[in-house]
Amino acid sequence: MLNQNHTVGDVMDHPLGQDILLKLLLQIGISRRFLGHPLIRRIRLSHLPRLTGGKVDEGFVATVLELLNSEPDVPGIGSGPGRAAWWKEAVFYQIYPKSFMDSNGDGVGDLGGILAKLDYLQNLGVDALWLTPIYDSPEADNGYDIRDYQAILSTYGTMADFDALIQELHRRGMRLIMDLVVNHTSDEHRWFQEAMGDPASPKGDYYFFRDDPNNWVSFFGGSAWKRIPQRDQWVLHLFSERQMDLNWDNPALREEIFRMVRSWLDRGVDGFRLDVINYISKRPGLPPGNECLAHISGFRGFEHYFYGPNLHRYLRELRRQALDPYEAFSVGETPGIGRQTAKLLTAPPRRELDMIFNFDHLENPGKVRGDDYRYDLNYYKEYIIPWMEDPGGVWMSLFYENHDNPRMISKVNPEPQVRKVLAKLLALLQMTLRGTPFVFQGQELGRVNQNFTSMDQLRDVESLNLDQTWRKTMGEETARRKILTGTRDHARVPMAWNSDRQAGFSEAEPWIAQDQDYRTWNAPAESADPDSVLNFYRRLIRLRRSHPVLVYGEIRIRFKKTRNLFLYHRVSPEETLIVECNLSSRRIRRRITSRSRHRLISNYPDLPQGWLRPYEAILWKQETKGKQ
Ligand code: ISL
Repeated sequence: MLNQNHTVGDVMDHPLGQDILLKLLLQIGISRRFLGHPLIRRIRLSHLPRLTGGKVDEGFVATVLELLNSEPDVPGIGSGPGRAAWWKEAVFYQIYPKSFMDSNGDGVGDLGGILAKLDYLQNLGVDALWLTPIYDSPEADNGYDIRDYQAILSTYGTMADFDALIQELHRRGMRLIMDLVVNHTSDEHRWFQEAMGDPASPKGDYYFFRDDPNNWVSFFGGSAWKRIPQRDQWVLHLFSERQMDLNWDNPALREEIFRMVRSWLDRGVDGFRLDVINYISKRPGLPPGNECLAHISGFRGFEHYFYGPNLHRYLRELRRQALDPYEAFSVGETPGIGRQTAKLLTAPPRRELDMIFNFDHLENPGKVRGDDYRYDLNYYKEYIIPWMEDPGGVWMSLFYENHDNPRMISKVNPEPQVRKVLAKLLALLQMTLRGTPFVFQGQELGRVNQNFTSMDQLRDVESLNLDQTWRKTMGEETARRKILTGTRDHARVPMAWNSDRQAGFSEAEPWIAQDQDYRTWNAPAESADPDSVLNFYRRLIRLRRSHPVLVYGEIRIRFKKTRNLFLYHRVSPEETLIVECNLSSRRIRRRITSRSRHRLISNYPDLPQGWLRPYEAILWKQETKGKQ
């Protein structure tokens, strides 16, 4: 048990402690090397409040100690790729159904639209689709507010359409994973309706009703509590006030969830992406959030649910009772989970999750979504190296984009002249690092952010709510700028299916409008151009499939400290491939030659000489002596 007399070094030696401290440093933009300094490591926890001038108070120390003492396990060792699995070999493709393809002319994408585009996806070469929620929902948060887990939202189609989609995917040897949103339901879910109407009903305890709210805040702005007059109580919602947090401590609720999960697996679903799954266990008593932690992290109360006391237990139950009997795959969305806790959540012997999504690479240290800055890819390299070199049983998910984030190209370098090479550099890294790539729709076309100029162009509940909250604290103009920079709607505009009006997405006015970029950057135009981003993805995905070393091979990173150069070998007894990249927009000196190497793919037409050009990326095959 750790206590006040232990030191910063002791906290760093604890898996959860290390993750928390590194996360806090990342948030304030201080290098992780700071915590390795012997003088810092020796500081006693009880001295922190005085030494930091109150920035870290006693409550902060007590909260961290409580968290640490709730996790007795340490990650196991072992760094190999583990057993073979389809989901390690697969390239996943994330579909945001609302914006993918509209087959019935109502301006909203649907299942029929996905079905109609399976040839495109198969041709791209992806193996598995992840659909964001398509369940029945009032769509307060575009489907992440589920009203009925057993039904399909009518604008997306019917259960028959869904069955047809699964069948057609399986016929093509492809797989489907669904989004499982079980941290919360819609306020229109019948459980919530029943709980609201009758506290004594079996559902009365399915949510967190309290006489008095605590100080936790919602991710979408404001308090995390909503007044429910029927019960003369408050109810907890970590997201919008129409997304009510479920009380996983209730065994009957867990049973219902597991039954529901099994019913989708019975339909043929191959697995799930589990929405904010690390939030499902809240600390009993819902204690108040610490102000110092809130100040650093921006979210008050987070420490009481991002790694709750029963998290491991509930994940194991879910796996044992619902996933394992079907050998279903799971990838958890886990904001705030670091490298050591990732091991505790995904190392195979622990039988919890197969993979997680960690988000620490999506912004540079000290930056948040909404900050207008240029993302330095050297940070991505720095971030990924320890995950690659010390996986400890973690199989990495490789992604830069999803429906919650602006486009990566725009973050790194929005200059149009580098767009294509940069898109290809990102693709090459994603397909050759060790882990499973998740491509977000449109990424394969090299899509970039929208030129949003006013709030009325946005549809996302997060953007609209934050506007209300932030304009009070930072003023209308600053709030507007931050939101237009970071809005999730950059990723949510319709797919670019052609250059016609509505981008070939729909016959009708789409539910969200987009700028004119799709007129040139669209699927048929790129399909016809051998040098396009789309054709680059197609070739890369095929290379990944024909070179298993890219999946199961060892990874050896070289020149780790050399800025702007990212160079690594993928090695198996059969072959060695080499990835050589320039992470910057300036030319850099090469450290290897092209001799005895055969270029498999690159983002410039000709071979490099002594220099790597801006964002140049090459995949080499090392020629074996006998074959020269
Ligand atoms: O986008 C975020 C703010 O940075 C994240 O906090 C995000 O809300 C978080 O990663 C959880 O996301 C998931 O659950 C939300 C939903 O709005 C997102 O679309 C979903 O990906 C609530 O269900």
